[in-house]
Amino acid sequence: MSNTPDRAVPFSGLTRLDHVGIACRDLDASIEFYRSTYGFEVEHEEVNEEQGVREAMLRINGTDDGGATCLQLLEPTRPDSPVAKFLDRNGEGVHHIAFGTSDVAASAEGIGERGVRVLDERPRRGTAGSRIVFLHPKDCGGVLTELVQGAG
Ligand code: CMX
Ligand code: CO
Repeated sequence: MSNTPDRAVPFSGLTRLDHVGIACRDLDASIEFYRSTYGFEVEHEEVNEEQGVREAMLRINGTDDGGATCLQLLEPTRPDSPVAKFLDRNGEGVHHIAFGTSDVAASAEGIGERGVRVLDERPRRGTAGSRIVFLHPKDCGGVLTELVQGAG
């Protein structure tokens, strides 16, 4: 969108870090930690049943492309959800990173052509009406990676 010539958009269309997802067992306690330790405030809270999470987005800063960088705190809503499985295996901690794009389907296609498994055939609904896809952590150096296109 507002990329200047010396800051060209990379071939994947990814332009920024949108959020870091953190798995926690108690969302309210986790929110309180980030509020009282760093002063980060909750910008948005919701339950996303498709993803099996109760979540909060804490905004760290804004960016010049209209996006923001956030922490996404994730508490599982059911025992068979990805975040519940992660907590069972690893305990609380960093669960995924998410890169921002203005066209999530095009970014996923371009990245998929490079041999990375795209876990969602079509973008799913993410936080606050955003559109998201996940890339397999085994193809991304052990990092579960999300691509996100904001609503609007
Ligand atoms: N980060 C890094 N590696 C991970 C991982 C994660 N978050 N989750 C699983 N893995 C690894 C496991 O360690 C395991 O590795 P080994 O085979 O070496 O033991 C392997 O992936 C398979 O793990 P699993 O527990 O058997 O889990 P599944 O294969 O059933 O599922 C995954 C893994 C990534 C496909 C699944 O978690 C997924 O589809 N995630 C995307 C959806 C999601 O995470 N939603 C919640 C967030 C929603 C949001 O951000 O809005
Ligand atoms: Co996320």
